Amino acid sequence: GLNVLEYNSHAAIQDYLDTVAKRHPDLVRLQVLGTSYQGRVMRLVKISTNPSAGNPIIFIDAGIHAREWVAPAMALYVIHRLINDPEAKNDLNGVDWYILPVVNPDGYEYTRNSRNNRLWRKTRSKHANCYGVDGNRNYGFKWAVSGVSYNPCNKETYAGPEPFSEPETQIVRNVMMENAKRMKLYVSIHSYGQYLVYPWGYTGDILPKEWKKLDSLARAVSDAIQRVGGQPFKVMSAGKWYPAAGGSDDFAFGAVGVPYSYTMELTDGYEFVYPEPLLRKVLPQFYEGFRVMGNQIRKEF
Ligand code: 0X9
Ligand code: ZN
Repeated sequence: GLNVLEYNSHAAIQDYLDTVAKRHPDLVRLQVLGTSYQGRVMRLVKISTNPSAGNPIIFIDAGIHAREWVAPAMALYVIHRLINDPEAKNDLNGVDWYILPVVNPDGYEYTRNSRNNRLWRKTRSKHANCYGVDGNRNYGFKWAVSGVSYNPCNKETYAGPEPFSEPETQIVRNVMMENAKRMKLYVSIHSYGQYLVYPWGYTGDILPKEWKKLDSLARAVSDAIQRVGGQPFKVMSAGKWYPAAGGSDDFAFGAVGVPYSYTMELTDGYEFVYPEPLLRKVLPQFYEGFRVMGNQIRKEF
């Protein structure tokens, strides 16, 4: 079996998803979305007590950046809690949770192999004799206008040859577009630094006119985490932190029209290599933040 409070391989995560879908056919559906550049399957976990009700959707993705292992761990932990908590009935009713736990499985597996660079960030596609694109610079909204490299050999922020050059970002785009009407909240989980940021990310000079709603829900999330002993989030627009275009948060908000859109940077201290034994402390704390998001979406839509 698999321990949701540890770091798991992409294959082990897929096995776990099969197991929970089999055990809870009333609650969990798996949708094959496609495959990564190297052919790893990417499946969306749909958790719903009433799939035909047309409930608002919360879409959570994680692991677009290979080295940010705590992100897929968090996504899996959310799945685990939604399915196994007796009291999660409240978190489930009236909201459909769509979760894609590993957006960049090729990069993730690359960093798990001890012969490779643990701090690899990008995908593993090949462009002009170098490897990988920064998935979070590859989305087609204000693409490449700030905070990117045009050099395929840049190890951090290469935006790709064109928007959505990567199969992995195409897959996330398709999930958003196909569910655009019902999708009310999007969270992309990353690490690190304890930031919870909202659009715009491409610039720090302007805010969306709805920024106060984005800001106040983020602060409510942070408060809930603090109440259970967790670290608060620094809340601001992504572009105020640092401008970087082509992120999934801006695409969801600006191109798809998802009213609440966030990038969540988990943990502070240890940078990208967050110690596995600490997961059992922080993942349950962060989960309280997701509950607050669920409650808001249930109330508002
Ligand atoms: O730079 C990023 O992609 C994110 N930080 S990370 O350290 N995980 O790489 C922040 C993205 C915030 N959103 C936008 N700039 N659109
Ligand atoms: Zn990241």
